[in-house]
Amino acid sequence: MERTLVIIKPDGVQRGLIGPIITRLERRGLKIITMKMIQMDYDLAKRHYAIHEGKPFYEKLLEYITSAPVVVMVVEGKEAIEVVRRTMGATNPMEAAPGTIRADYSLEIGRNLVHGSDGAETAAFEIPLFFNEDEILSYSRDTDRWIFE
Ligand code: DAT
Ligand code: MG
Repeated sequence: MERTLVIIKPDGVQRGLIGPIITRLERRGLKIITMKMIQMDYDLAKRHYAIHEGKPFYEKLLEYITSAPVVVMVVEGKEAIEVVRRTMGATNPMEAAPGTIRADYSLEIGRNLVHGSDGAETAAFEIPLFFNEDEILSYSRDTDRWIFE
């Protein structure tokens, strides 16, 4: 089982899309193992998006992600990192495949609703920025045997 960090960004919360976004993840069979609503401060945003420092969109990205509350969660499942990325769709919603969250609910790269870790190393770096290990739950679901072969 793999873990990945998912953030419903400020536009997702403001637009009342917390439910629809979580529904997309849940109905695929992914398991939420911790979740909370926070407003990211500048320091946390800088750490989370450190790899983008220096890029032309960096300052605007920090402004946007800290501008209002977000919902942050850890999602678990077989190949959860790739599955979440594919469920979200391409970074630019214009290029995201129909049926993905970004394609179905958004239009612009700077308002693309969701974040998902882009690899195992990224997930291992990002999850502890938001959660202590003791906040992450371990539980089984009776439906797991109907989701995983
Ligand atoms: P992703 O969120 O799909 O992992 P990323 O890590 O490359 O994409 O970039 C982080 C966020 O930064 C992305 O969700 C939106 C913003 N962003 C990326 N490229 C951008 C660009 N060319 N112009 C404006 N915003 C951009
Ligand atoms: Mg990324």
